[in-house]
Amino acid sequence: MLCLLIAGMMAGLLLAQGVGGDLFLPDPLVMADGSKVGTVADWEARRRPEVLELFREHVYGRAAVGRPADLRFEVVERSELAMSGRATYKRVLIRFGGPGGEGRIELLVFIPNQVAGPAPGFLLICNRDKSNIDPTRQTRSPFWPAEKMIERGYVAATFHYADLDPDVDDQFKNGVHGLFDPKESPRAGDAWGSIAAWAWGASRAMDYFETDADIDEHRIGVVGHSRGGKTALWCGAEDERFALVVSNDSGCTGAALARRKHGETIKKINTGFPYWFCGNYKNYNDREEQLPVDQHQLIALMAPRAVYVASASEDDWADPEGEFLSCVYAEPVYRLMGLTGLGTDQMPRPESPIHKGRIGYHLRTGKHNLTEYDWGCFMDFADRCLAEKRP
Ligand code: GTR
Repeated sequence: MLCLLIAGMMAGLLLAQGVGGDLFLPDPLVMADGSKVGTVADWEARRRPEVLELFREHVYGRAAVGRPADLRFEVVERSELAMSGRATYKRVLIRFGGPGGEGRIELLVFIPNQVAGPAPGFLLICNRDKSNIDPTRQTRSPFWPAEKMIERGYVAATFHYADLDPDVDDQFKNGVHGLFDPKESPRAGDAWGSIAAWAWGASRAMDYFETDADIDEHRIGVVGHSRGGKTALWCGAEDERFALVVSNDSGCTGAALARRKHGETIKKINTGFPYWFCGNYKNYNDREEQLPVDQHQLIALMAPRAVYVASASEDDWADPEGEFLSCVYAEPVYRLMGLTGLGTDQMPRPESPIHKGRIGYHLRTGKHNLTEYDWGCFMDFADRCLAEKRP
């Protein structure tokens, strides 16, 4: 064991001890060339960009475009009398064009009327049926309890992910891939997949928030469930404007450590959903140890910002323990910054949220789902983390 440990440390690996046995994980504070990251300046100038590039190159792919030059916003509906006068509703069309044509995102926004000045809030990347985000509020789904957010002084904003890219294997013909991708064949191994496309959409919503005086763009949390949770994490890694990143039951290639190979594995997800990731990710089917990153490093890319991971007790496919351990092993980066991350390595019991530092976690009793209980925890955590105004 000692020899293994020494060999592992020499290869820039960290011995992760936790639920379900020991693992060697890439050390978030060791550069690919083996040099140690000893200061915040080192992290920011060298290691963070390196890790982000590794995730682009090997996992989610590189976006073909950033903010399009012709991006524009149209508020096509507005009412100050939404939710019995408690909220102002805005329906915003975010429009853009590329070589392959025109695209648009329909952003739905409710702003709490009782908040004087710009309000903090949550942006949900909706990956369920649109009835879950009904702007008329005739249908109210626990998946997006907008009234509860308004009550607690938060903006409730959302868009449907299919506005960016359909969730089917269409060989990247439709959505923003069709608009912006270079017409090259074969497609580059590091070209963006659907998750990166959906994350790109959340960044365009942030572009809008920056223009709306009723919204405090410095205090926005991006939230997603399951494939939407993977998307929220990737969005938070790529776009540091989000002050809080929330992953609900994101599992494989979300918050869960790949090297645990518990529940859904890289091979399984690449087989079921090959278009979610870049082509290069297929190289790691059954080869988790060769992947130059693991998902705790994705969590660490949020530092010093706040990040929240939620799991469900009956969601073995998403590996709750693996999601928890990612939070534990992201901690060294927060510590380097003089901050508390999760602040514990003890997996909590259900319904016992950990809200000690900048990384929050809870385990909810029940199945794979996004519920009002989860949202309640996100808001409790945000009450602490988004309370102070960021510059
Ligand atoms: C599953 C998939 C998971 C998760 C889930 C969802 O079928 O294997 O990775 O993303 O879908 O998005 O509901």
